[in-house]
Amino acid sequence: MTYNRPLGQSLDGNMLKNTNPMEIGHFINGKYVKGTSGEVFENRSPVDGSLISLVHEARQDEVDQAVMAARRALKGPWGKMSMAERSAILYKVAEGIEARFDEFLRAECADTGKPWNMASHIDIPRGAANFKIFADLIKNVPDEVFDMPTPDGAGALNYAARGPKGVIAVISPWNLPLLLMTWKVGPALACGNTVVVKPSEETPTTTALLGEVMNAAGVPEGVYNVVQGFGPESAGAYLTSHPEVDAITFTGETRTGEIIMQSAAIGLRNISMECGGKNPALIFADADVDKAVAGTVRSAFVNCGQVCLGTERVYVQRPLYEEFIAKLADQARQLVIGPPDGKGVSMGPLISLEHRNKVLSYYEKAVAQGADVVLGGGIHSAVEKFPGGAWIEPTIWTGVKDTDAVMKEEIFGPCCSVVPFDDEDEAVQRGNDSEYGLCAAVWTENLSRAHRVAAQMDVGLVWVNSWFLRDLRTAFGGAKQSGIGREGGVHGLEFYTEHKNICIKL
Ligand code: NAD
Ligand code: 6OD
Repeated sequence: MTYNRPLGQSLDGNMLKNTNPMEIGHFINGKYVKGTSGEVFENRSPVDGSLISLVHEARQDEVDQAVMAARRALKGPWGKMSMAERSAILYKVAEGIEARFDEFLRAECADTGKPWNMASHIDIPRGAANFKIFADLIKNVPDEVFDMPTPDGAGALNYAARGPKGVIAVISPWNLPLLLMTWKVGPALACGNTVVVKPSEETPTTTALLGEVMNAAGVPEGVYNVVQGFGPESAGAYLTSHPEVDAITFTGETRTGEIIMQSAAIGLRNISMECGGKNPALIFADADVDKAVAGTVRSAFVNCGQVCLGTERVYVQRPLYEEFIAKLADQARQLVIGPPDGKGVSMGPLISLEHRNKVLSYYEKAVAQGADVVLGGGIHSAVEKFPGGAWIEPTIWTGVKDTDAVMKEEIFGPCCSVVPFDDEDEAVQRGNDSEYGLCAAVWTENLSRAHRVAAQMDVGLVWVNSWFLRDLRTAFGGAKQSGIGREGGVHGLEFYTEHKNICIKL
């Protein structure tokens, strides 16, 4: 297998063709279709810029068709199924992903350039797990019942009845494409909704491939639909402003979230927003330094730093500061940078040349604002073997000020600034000094400190002596400009269901 080959299996009779380059269409009402405009855009490899696929761009027509197919499906067999039947079908979807693991793996690695090792341990298994967890959960959630007194003494019983919210628009990003898209599609379908997904223009393939898996699992037509395209004046904007969409769930940049909220305001549609981060790690002098270093190498550099939960600000208590920096730089130097199928590769390229230029502009700003470069700072030499690829060096800075751009703005690249602090209050205050509030990592062997500090962080998620350790039953989401609402476990039910109170006078 090589990272840049199209899907290895013939997919006759549809728009996910095994041609080179692949041709990827929309998935509407159970079928792959071309766009009526005939317009296609190029999906290029982050590794070497080679053409992976030609993708049909959705216009208003295809978005209308997808949304109306999703609306009809609400009243069709899907709407009439019992929870147990729906749950059994979602299990088959998960098994379908597992059965075609290699195809999903190749497609995801080709679109993103990420190492096979990462995608095969995280992205693809989570794609399947996201269906299983919600298929199980939906059958086991207790809901509220209130027995109330009435003046005549007979009483009344209140209970919650939950139904689907309707047609859900899912707008997803490119960094963990299958994982983050199914993280929303799983609960949406488990709750009986239908969906129209708009994957990132950078990563169309696994979302498209999932259409075949849905059909094979017996998901009725119109329940899962995909429109391909861009955001503004394209599929994303048409979908989020469509009046027949009942709710919008979005993962992506905060600024995009603001635009989508304006569309959602028309018709008072519900929203769920998982947005950007500028996450701190607080490393106390009583931490296990080797574990803290290994954890920070992971949180700063995995997926080439393109994880919303990634650590870009590292605060280290002064007695540990010099040792920590030396060890962090030493481990970061050992990252093996190369294409997805390269031997021992632990870091790939950034998603695109455009994104690489953005990250490089921060590398330049850091130096211009007086940072000391401990490691990296430029384009990685892999570019010599793979010209046209979005290669970049893992980078560590010291000597930055809290007001510098690299300490304030989300970079979304493989880089972090390491700064010293003196005491706990200072660490908490500086860790919270951000317009974002997605997550924090706290490294300490002192249990009381762990609880004390975790309680004071203005974020949606705190990891103590770990990072990105996920139990899918827990609430996931951010504070401040990192998002609105929580998904995961029972927490997404408020978003994905309409809660009806039924009061029976006895
Ligand atoms: P992005 O906001 O550029 O794009 C996300 C999606 O929104 C894409 O599908 C894009 O086409 C679409 N879009 C863009 N403009 C739109 C518009 N006007 N209307 C409708 N849709 C539109 O984000 P990205 O670059 O794909 O992803 C990186 C960002 O996502 C980072 O900021 C990262 O922190 C964030 N992110 C957050 C989480 C989380 O869980 N909080 C997870 C992953 C990524
Ligand atoms: O693990 C998850 O459920 C999740 N939403 C992860 C987000 C990662 C951001 O890049």
